[in-house]
Amino acid sequence: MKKVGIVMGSDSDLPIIQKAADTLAALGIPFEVHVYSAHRTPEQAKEFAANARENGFGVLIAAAGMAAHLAGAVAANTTLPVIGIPCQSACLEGMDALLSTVQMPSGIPVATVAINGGANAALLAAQILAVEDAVLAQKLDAKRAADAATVLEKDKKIAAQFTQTV
Ligand code: RP5
Repeated sequence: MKKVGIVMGSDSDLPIIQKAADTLAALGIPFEVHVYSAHRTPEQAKEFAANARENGFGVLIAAAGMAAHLAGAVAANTTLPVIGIPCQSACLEGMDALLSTVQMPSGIPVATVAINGGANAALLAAQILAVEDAVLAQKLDAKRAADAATVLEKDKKIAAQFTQTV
């Protein structure tokens, strides 16, 4: 199976990346995690993206906060699909990173998930890999079914607690 490459702009983004890593691990998808910054280590970020396809990656995830250029910079150097995670920082609650990540000019796409959306980034990466992987697609179907069962269980409890007949 192709690997998922995860890049974060700083190790301070790790709590968000942890959710992505946990999700990929649960699905049995191989992945690597790196700290490369579009601003502080631009050459390393570029090299990772430019060599990703020949290094066995199928999808890349890039997480960054503040003036978040990492996902765009990664996408500029590969035609692999790139998923951007805008990370929340202290000042603007992640709106800065959201707009920086999602508003890519035409020609270089970044599929942007929600602010701090580590789990969804991993699930989207899995769904991309599952286009050509029936076993992975079945795992994703099973996860959806299990998640739905959890919600229905919560519904039962809440309905029992709050329903009133007059
Ligand atoms: C971004 O700046 C990083 O992705 C991080 O979200 C933010 C702050 O980085 P640190 O100052 O915590 O290293 O490049």
